[in-house]
Amino acid sequence: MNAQLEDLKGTLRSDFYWGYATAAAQIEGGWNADGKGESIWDHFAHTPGKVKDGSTPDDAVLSYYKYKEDVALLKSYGVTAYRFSLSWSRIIPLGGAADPVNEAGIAYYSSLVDELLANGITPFVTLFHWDTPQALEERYGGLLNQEAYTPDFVRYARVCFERLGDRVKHWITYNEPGVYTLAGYAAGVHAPARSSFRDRNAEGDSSTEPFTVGHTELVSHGYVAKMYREEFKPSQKGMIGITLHGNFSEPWDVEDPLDVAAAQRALEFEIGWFADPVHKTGDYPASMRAQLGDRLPRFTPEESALVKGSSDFYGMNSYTTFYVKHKTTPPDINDHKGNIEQCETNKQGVPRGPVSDTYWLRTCPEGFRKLLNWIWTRYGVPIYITENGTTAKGETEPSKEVLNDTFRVEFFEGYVGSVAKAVKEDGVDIRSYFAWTFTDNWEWQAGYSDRFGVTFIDFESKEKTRYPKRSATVLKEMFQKLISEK
Ligand code: GBH
Repeated sequence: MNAQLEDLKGTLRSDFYWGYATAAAQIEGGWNADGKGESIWDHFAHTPGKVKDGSTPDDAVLSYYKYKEDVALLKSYGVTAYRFSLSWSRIIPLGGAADPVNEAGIAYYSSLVDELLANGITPFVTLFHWDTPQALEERYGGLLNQEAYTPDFVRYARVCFERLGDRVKHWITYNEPGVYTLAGYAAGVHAPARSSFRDRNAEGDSSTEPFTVGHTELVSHGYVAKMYREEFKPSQKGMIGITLHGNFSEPWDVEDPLDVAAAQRALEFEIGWFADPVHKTGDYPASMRAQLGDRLPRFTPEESALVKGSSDFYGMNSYTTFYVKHKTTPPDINDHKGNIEQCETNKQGVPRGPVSDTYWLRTCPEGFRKLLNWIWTRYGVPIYITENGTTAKGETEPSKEVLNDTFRVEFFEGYVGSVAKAVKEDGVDIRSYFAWTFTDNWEWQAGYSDRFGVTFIDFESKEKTRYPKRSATVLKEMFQKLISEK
C-alpha cells in the first residue's frame, strides 16, 4: 500500500460497503438452463457477426453453477458487499406481467442471497443490467413501447421484492440507462442492435429512439421506486435507486469559455439526461432541450412528480475522463453528446492518462475526484459508487507476470485514493465502492477479449478456472486501512 493511502487511514465511514460488481449476462452461463428464457443479449450473441470474437455468453464464467465457490472466493477477498444483477428472463422466461414465474430461477437467486448472507456479505441487487427478455422485444418492441413495457417491468420488480426482499435491502432498478439506450439504439453496437446506420442495423432511428427508450427507463424506474416505497419498504426497510454512468469531461482549453461550456454541456448530456430528472428538477437539462427540441420526450406532470426524488441515493458508475472541445458546426441529427469533440489530449498536449486494453478507457484518478465533486455539488445525495475498474494490456494467460497486475493495482490506488480524498478533503458523502469486476467475464460485444477482473479466468478450461490477481489482495488491504473501525 502506498504512502499516500497510508495518510488517509480511517477516512471512510465504518459502515462503508466495499466489494465487487457483476452482471448476470456477463457471468452466469446456463443461458437456457432450468427454464431460463432468451434475453436480447442471447439473441444478439447468437446472431453471426455481432460479437467481436464471435463468442456467446452461453457458458460465460459458469457462476450459475459455481456460486458457492465464488462466494467463498469473495469472502477470501475480504469484501463486505457484492453487487450482482438478476436475469429477468431467468425469473420470468417470457417477461410479461401475465407470464409465469420460473421457480428454478427464483431458487437460484434465493440460494445466492442466502450464501452471501451466511458469509457476512451484503447483497446489492440490480434488476436490469441490459438483458431484456427477447419475448418482449418481439411482442411489442421492448423499451420503445413505454405503455406496454412499464407494467411488465413493474410486475417483474414486484416478484423480486416479494421473493427476495425479506433478505435484500439494497435495490437498483436500472444499470446505466444511458448506455443501454445509446449503445443499443444510437450506435447500434449493443442489443437490441438498432440505429440509423443501415450498414450495421436493419432498423432503427438514432435521432429519436435513444431518447424514447431513455424516457421509458426513467418513468418505469419511477413506478417501481414508488411501488417499493409504498408496498415493501415499510416492512422490508430497504433502499432503492438507479445507477447512472458517466465519464468526467475536462475542457480541452481551460482558457476558452467555449470549451468550458462544452465540457459542462457534455456532462449534462451524459449524466444530467438521467440525473436531473431523478435528483434535481424532474425534467431534462435545458441544454438538451435546446439542441434536441421535440426529439426529446416531455414529462407529463404526473411522470415528472414520479421521477423527481425517486432514487434514495446517487448510484455512480465511472471509469475515465475525456478532454472536451467545442465544435463550430451545427449539431448533427445523430449527435447525443452536446455537439462536442472528445479529445485524447488537452491543448498543452497532456494525454488523459495511461492506456488500458480498452480503447475508451484510460486511468484518470484526478478526473474521478472532480466528477465526485461535480455530482455532489449538483445533486447533494449520498453517492454509492457501484462500478469502477480497468483492463490491462497483455492479460492472455494466467502466468506469474499477468497475475501480478501492477497496472490494475495502480489504477485502484489512484481511484480509491480519490474516493478517500473526496471524503476527507472535499466533504463528499460517499457510502460504497464496488470495483468492476470480480472475475474476467463476457464483455458484451467485445466478447472475452477485454479482461476487467481481479480474478483471471481460463476461458479455455471446461471449469473456467479462477486465478486471483494481485489487485484482489491490494484492494482488500486498502479498504482494511481506509474504513474506520466501528
Ligand atoms: C460498464 O459500462 C457496464 O456496466 C459493465 O457491464 C461493463 O462490463 C463495464 O462498464 C466495462 O465496460 O462503442 O458506443 O458502445 C461502462 C460504460 C459503455 C463505456 C459502453 C464504453 C462503449 C462505447 N461503457 N461504452 S460504444
